[in-house]
Amino acid sequence: MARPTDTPAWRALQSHYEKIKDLHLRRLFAEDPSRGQKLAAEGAGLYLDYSKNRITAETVGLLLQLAKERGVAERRDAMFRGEKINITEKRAVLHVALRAPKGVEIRVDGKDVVPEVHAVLDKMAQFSNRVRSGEWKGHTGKRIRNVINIGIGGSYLGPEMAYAALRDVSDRAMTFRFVANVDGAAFAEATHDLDPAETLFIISSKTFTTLETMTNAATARRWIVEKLGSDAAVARHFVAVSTNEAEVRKFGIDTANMFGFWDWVGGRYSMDSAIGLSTMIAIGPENYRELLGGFRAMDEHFCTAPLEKNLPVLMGLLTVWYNNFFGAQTIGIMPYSDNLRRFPAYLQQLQMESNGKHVDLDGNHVGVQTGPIIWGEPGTDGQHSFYQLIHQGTKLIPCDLIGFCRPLSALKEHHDLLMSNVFAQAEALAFGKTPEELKAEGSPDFQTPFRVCEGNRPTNVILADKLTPRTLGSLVALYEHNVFTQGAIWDIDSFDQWGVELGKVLAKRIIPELESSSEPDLKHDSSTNALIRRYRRLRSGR
Ligand code: G6Q
Repeated sequence: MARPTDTPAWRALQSHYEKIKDLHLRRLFAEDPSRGQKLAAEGAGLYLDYSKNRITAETVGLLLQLAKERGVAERRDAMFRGEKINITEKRAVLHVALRAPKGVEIRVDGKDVVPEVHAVLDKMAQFSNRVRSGEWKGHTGKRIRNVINIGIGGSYLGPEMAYAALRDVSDRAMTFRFVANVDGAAFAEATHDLDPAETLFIISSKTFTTLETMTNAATARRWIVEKLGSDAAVARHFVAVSTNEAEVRKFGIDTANMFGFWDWVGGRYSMDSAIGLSTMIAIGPENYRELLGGFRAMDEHFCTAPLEKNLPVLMGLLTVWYNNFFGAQTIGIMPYSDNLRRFPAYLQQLQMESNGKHVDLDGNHVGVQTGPIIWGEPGTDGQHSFYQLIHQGTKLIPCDLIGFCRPLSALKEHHDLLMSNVFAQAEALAFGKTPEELKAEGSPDFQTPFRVCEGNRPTNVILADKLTPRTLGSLVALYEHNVFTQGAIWDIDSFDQWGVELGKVLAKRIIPELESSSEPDLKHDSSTNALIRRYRRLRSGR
């Protein structure tokens, strides 16, 4: 495919950018009193107000033209058909099949995968009900009250985020924890106050070979066997979520207690596969089905809404607009919901692992900036820390502000305060504070330059009714397809992760050098050698 910069739409956007780059949102709103209603779209229970972006109707038209020239819709359809669009790994990309309804056919290599998806979902539901009802007992006959998911990356961030997001509909009599880091402190902290007789481990690993997960799993196994006094306890306290049956068996988990998924589910797209087992145990199969329903509603919206009303397409195009034309380096994700505290971290992996690529599908340098840096914190917390830089710093940081009309807690009086901040921040970022306004407010002249807020800081506001399982599904799918749209514009493989693979092998060379009792013959660069020697010398206190 041609480079994005070689398309007519890109060139047109470039000269359009030169014309409107200094246009202020104050002027855009003044010139069109209905802008706030016009530049908004709705789908799958989410309302997107994108009017506070530095765009005109012409910008939107050109961005949509770019989407057409880059074949976003065609690539989307190829994904939903099960074509192997992850070309570097020769794999289909079918997280959308994980929420396809029974009866829909999606074929990979001629085989309909939807019945298998539902067979796994049914098996998960049966198991979840057994754990939740107390029918599934631990080795000593006690019921399970604690669930610990051991997994990392895509086998961790989704389950942890979803549990936090949906904790109000979770079984409050149970404890859920998530261990990812190979730092022993993570395992020790997660287990220090738990009774092993009441604890179930879910070992979540697509490959079942990841160093961190396998190390934590082995430690968990020792913890259970030592505390409960028998190898036989493993069968009642461990289940696995994986695609690797042989390794699961080798670990000692009965494959009857293994929940499978497939190579066409990427790690960061797997929270609604069996990787969601901890989520299902926490919230129950009914709520889990609602979660899947939310994902599916956004899938349908992505497939059927015209591009100009298509939420993920619009958000993906706006990302390209700021990333490639304004040179913005980052996007802030600010959920105004304490339960979505881990959502920015989840999106960080989803977006940065997917679109942090420097070559296109032909293996040529992509020639433009690709995936932006994603970061964020829940509102209002962030307002009392880094928002200062967004308001008055020298960098352009487009932000997504996510809010809900109805609260989760009974403390309803808090909610208007919370939501007033969503609206106020978006307003202040867009319109700022002028010297004239400051003067009228009686601000002393000497302070004026310091108090002026230029405004023209873009935001998307995403508004939903309430943070339910269904809403969460729609929200996650919104970002999945937003990331997809960006990847299609840049013509990159959003579904491989060779950088992560490299990281997985790098430490393996150094482990024996740290572990050996005799002084190792180090052949690294002088910096690495010195660091290793220093560590070996000083660690004796361990
Ligand atoms: C996700 C990545 C990566 C992966 C972890 C865990 O897309 O591939 O984050 O999820 O490295 O891998 P396993 O599930 O195989 O342990």
